[in-house]
Amino acid sequence: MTKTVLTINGMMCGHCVAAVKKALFKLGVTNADIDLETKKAVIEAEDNITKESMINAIEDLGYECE
Ligand SMILES: [Cu+2]
Repeated sequence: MTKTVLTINGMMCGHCVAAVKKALFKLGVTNADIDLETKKAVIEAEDNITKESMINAIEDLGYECE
């Protein structure tokens, strides 16, 4: 299990947070905590789910991810 912290820009409200979470869980992550205020996402996932795949999934929704 690996913990990944990402900064996500462009989220405006709870719906954005929910959309990002949905995309992450679709990838198969174990847990995703996203704070709209700090733009920080703390994601727990098995090692076979790469950080790149998380970033791609989030950017596919139209958000910027670091
Ligand atoms: Cu929104």
